[in-house]
Amino acid sequence: MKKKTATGRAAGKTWHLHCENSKKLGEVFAITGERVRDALKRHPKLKGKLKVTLGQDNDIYDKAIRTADFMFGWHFDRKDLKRRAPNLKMIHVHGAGVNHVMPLDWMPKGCTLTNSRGVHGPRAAEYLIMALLMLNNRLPEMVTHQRASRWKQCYASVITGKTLLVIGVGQIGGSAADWAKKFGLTVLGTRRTGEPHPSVDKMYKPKDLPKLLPKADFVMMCVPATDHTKHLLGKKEIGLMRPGTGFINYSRADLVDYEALRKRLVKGELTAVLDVFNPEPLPPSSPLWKTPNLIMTPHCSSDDSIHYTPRTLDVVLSNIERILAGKKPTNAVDPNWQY
Ligand code: OXD
Repeated sequence: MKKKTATGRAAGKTWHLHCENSKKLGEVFAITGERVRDALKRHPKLKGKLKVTLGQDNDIYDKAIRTADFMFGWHFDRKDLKRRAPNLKMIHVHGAGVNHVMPLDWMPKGCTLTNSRGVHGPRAAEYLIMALLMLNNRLPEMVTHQRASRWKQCYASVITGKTLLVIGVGQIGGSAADWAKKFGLTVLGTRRTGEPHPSVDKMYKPKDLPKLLPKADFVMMCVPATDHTKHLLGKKEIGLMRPGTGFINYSRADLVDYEALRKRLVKGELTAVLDVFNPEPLPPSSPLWKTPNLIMTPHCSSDDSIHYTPRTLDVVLSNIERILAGKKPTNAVDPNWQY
């Protein structure tokens, strides 16, 4: 009799990973043959054990998922997956935010959903620090004056000693906090558990936001979008930021009441750097395009153009190795907290 593996299949069997690409996501997220081959070289334990199929926009999806043990993608057809993909043990979502696949009622039994948290860290922190320095140097105001051909000097003072509030100190918020400490900022943070972080001077829980918002010179949104966090910064909370506060939203637009924010930007009370919008792409009719004191980047803050997909492939392949060794995968999404 053939020896069985931890997952109950015969040893020597070839496992199947299906990677589903979406053309509209572009190069950065492309799971190409070359990227897969390079990643497999970094995971020699899988040599000869893994068959990898590459699909795009459903071209081979139906057939591939019939035998797939693992799947990796961002947009994929979730209809009737329990029946269509009976072997799936892990689906890896090519991003940190998984709000677009919630609720998880479509997940086949025994299958774990994993995400790319931790992959963005270094690039995300660079962007966030750039945004902080832009806000401190009053770039949003200067760009507003530039658009109006107006010579107006906006003097700024050093950032050292100012206060940053990081809402959602996870991997990304934590990396930004590490940098902020290097610049001599006081860092306040919130996280669901209230658990301390070495670069956060004082950690709070989300319920403490009303008392924290008026204390900050800069507010940085790093929270995942879930049913629990929609409009975490609503009109009331936006109103609590004191005049002169610089605001960054790096996570998802649904976390913030953008209309309330826009009104304060128009009045010149706040400045902001926003990377996320609803919908995306943001239509030309959105008033945000012409809002003063605002710098917008089109959701490209964190996905490293060279390293993002290779690093994510490393997470996927390491998790396949773990599952084959009878261990739980890392980066599992908690269905209750939705991240
Ligand atoms: C993500 C993102 O979810 O880049 O990873 O928005």
